[in-house]
Amino acid sequence: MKTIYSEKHRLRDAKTELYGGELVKPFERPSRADMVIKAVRQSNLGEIKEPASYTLDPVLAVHDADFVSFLEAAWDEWRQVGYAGEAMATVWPARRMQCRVPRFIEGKIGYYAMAAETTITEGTWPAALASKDVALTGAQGLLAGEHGVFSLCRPPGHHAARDMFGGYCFLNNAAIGAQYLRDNGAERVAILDVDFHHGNGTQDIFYERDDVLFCSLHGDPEDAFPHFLGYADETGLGAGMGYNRNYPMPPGTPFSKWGESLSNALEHIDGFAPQYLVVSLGVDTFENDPISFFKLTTPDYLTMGEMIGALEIPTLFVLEGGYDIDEVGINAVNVLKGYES
Ligand code: 5XA
Ligand code: ZN
Repeated sequence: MKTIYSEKHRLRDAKTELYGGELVKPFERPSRADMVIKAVRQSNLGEIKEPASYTLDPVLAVHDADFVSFLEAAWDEWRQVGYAGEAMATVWPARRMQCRVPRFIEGKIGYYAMAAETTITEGTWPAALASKDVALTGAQGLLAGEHGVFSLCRPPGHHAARDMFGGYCFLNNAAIGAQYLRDNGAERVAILDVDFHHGNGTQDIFYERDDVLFCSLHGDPEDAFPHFLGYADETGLGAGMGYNRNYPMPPGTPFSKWGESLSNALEHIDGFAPQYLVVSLGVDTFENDPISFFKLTTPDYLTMGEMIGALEIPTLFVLEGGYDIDEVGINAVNVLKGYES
């Protein structure tokens, strides 16, 4: 299996994350991708390729133009004001307030943020652009006939909605890839999100559509980020009714239980008969992940990959979360190895 990888991920190197009321070193850091690419190399998974460069058109196919312009300018606007720290939201259009975009950056960033932990910094926008190139190059590989491609995206993307960033995400790489596949001939595309956290951004983008099926397995939002989306009763809207499936699971869930949800989601995906599958591949379901609460083990990721591979659908794997730096590489690569076996 080919891996698409760009060194430009390093441009996203924030110094702060708001966590438990403290500013800490971000869990989403460059060494994550270093460990994943190292594991790809050590496992001889296949060729490692640089991404091609794409215009903003595939981004604008899933994100609002004003949101994209905001992301592009946010750091400069923040710096011009003279703020000393990294750009971070501290005020939101909360209940019964006006939902309009203010002129001043403090208000703007609050309007477009879905969470406060994620700062915008000097290299964030170029890194996000490179990450979407990694996803699009992977999608292009499927269109060219590859059976499986791994897009080693960083920063991740699945929390990024049509017009919101947060949860370490800016542009929704999986959604951009899926839409690109649709725009280049695929009638139906399925997205399977196995990250520990609900893919609220991906759900938001495709919620009213019947051409992109979204299935997400994640920590119950009663207990886990993003808390305000990801419940089982969110099944789609309008034409999209029945094309969104959420599998929230409780703290301590082991693979024996998690795998039942996966089997159910895979059965549903099989029934949808998509031409392509996009997997939002987060491995923060791992038992030692520092910010999550499932109990998957390293061998479980092989089984996960085997189960996904049994569908025999050309699949684009897009990296999302996973914060146990020592194990993130082996766990991600195990899914890919399992898929290929
Ligand atoms: O998949 N999403 C993540 O791993 C980010 C979670 C952010 C929690 N504040
Ligand atoms: Zn996650």
